[in-house]
Amino acid sequence: MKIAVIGAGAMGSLFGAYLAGGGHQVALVDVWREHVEMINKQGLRIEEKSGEKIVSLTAEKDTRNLGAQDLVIIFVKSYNTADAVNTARNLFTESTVILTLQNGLGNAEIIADTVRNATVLAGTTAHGATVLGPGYIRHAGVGETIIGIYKGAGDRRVHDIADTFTNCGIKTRVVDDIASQLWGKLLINIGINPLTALLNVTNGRLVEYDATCALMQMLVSEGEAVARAGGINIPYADVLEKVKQVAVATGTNRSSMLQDLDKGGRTEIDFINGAVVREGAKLGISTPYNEMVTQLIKAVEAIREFNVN
Ligand code: KPL
Repeated sequence: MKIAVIGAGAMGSLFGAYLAGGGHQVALVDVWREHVEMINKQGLRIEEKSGEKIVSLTAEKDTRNLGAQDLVIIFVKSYNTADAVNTARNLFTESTVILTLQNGLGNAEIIADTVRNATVLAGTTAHGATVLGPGYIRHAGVGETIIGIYKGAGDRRVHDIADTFTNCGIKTRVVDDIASQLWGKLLINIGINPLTALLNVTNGRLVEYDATCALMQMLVSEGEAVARAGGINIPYADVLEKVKQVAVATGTNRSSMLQDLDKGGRTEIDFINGAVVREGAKLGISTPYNEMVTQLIKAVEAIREFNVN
């Protein structure tokens, strides 16, 4: 299969490396010049629990040198989705499948609106990975990947892609109701990401204190109310319990939002807690705690930017 991965951060690089390792023709695309150069020079270096390995694969700064692809996986930050897909138009034919495995809500909609007639799949992954330096990542945790059809006639292809991933070492399952999974992941992210970012703590610390558990509960119960009002079938019996389990299971992780702030960069808050606020407003459900953390994260982003300039 010819596969392009747009956005070669930790997760994009990890998926690209596993698929290349399984014999597919993979190109990673990322604007980070040092990362691209290092991957082309020495391969992608991956620190696994079992030791280090180096996987050879191609990396590009843009899609100019690439032709039509069978599968394009979008892993860019949510606020870059429209731009990334727009500038990758040369990769798409009528038979190309586009899969988003990004954090947050709204990415599949943006892709489907940008590339009309495309088959768009969406999904979530519970793998954990961190960038350690240019051309160098840590595969911190193994987890399940779940994909489903967002739009288009992808019935057979979604199963082919899941089988391809599984055969390459990325255990993947297909579901009919992908919105349910996307919301499930969103509820985890709204409870963990802004709090770890604001308090500058790893995920596991959130379950250690009554005060942080209370904050998680406020954020998550608002999200749950919005999801239920929108007719979403939430995939967990006890949402707060699930969020706490994930915080423990990924205890030593610095959440993606904390990592974004560490880098002095923009976060995906608008697509995480901000998305809950927007959906809540549409459905008449008030979400004051999610609104507050959204504004707090934006304030931190603004202050960091101010200090840098
Ligand atoms: O998805 C994550 C993230 O950091 O974005 C969690 C599940 C919170 C793991 O760190």
